[in-house]
Amino acid sequence: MTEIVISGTGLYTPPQSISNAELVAAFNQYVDDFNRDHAAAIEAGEVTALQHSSEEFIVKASGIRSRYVVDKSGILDPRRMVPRIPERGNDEPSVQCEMAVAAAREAMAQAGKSAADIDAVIVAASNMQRPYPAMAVEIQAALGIEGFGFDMNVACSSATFGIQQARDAVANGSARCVLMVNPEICSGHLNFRDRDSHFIFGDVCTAVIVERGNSATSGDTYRILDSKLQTIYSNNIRNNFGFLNRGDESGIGQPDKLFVQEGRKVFKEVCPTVARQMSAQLESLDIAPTQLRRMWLHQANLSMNQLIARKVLGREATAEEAPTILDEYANTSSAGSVIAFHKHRADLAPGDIGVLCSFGAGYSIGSVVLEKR
Ligand code: CO8
Repeated sequence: MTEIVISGTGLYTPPQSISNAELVAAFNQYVDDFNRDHAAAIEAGEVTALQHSSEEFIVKASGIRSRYVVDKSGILDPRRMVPRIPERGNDEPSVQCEMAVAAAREAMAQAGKSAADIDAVIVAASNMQRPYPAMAVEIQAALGIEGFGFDMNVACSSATFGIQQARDAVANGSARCVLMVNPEICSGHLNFRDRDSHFIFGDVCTAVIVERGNSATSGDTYRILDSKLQTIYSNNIRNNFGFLNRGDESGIGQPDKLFVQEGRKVFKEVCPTVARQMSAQLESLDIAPTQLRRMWLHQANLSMNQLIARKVLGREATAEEAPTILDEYANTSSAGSVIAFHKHRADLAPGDIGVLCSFGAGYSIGSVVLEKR
């Protein structure tokens, strides 16, 4: 089979960051205001009093310490708790396009590619800011790329699924070189008034260049040895937002029109399935766990990653073997494993093997085995 490689990655990090302390202070102010305003109803047993969030819980349950966001002030305003993102005119670049162009430029520079070298753009992300025209087509135009572009969504696994689409396109000749981008504005669909999930997500954009090995000129390329995708239907992570909502006014404003999940069930059901997929994939490639130099895992929860790495390796993974970026970035959905790959690969030597692996809503699992060239 033709050798297909990843030859560049890019990362756009929004300039504003929110610490757990800042997020919890805003949330607790919202709780105090709510409980005061509903004191009589709470006293009468008609309304349930809200409970404070806590920094200690967040770090212990998730490993998250901060998150980058496109707008901090709107999220931290206890009367609002939604990012302020003014609507733009149709003749202005959209927010996701701006983020994607910044990440794409870094990936293209790393790969030594100009717009003329690329002929397909895939936007793979949990949520698009509009249904059409596809974000990918706008990004393609902004970068001056000729060819085609399309959007795809497999929630947190969008990037690994996108890498496989890019690999297939290059392998079958429908594209020479593909730009795959993951503009994730998770703060747009997170309920910052929900104690169970207000701390989980952050905003970011990553980009990946996929091309044939024989056209790659970068000194830092990774052979795609294999990619494996799996989806298993589950309602345990769900977002019911959509244009059909306007057909039933009773649902407008309901919490399930934003991100909702059964976190415990997700943890229990997803970890063993991910570990089984990675182990079976490595076995099919005759790669022993001892040969695995790195796991760039989806960044949702530190304990989840430690458990998955332990199941695959048969022992505790070191911080070097399974690097963590969720402490600083939180869960950035599809971008998390790509951020880990972008930031933690400089020390790899030719022949070193790693797995880029994502998992999330669907359920969806994608694992891409890479070898440093
Ligand atoms: N502060 C203090 N206490 C809290 C808080 C809080 N903020 N939140 C909950 N508690 C309390 C609970 O009330 C509970 O109390 P009690 O024991 O008295 O009932 C206790 O703490 C324990 O609560 P949980 O059981 O919920 O806590 P967990 O230890 O399970 O941790 C986690 C919660 C962190 C959510 C954990 O379950 C987890 O990380 N699970 C995996 C989640 C995951 O990987 N999800 C994938 C989502 S990503 C995806 O695919 C969607 C992509 C779409 C992007 C959407 C962007 C918005």
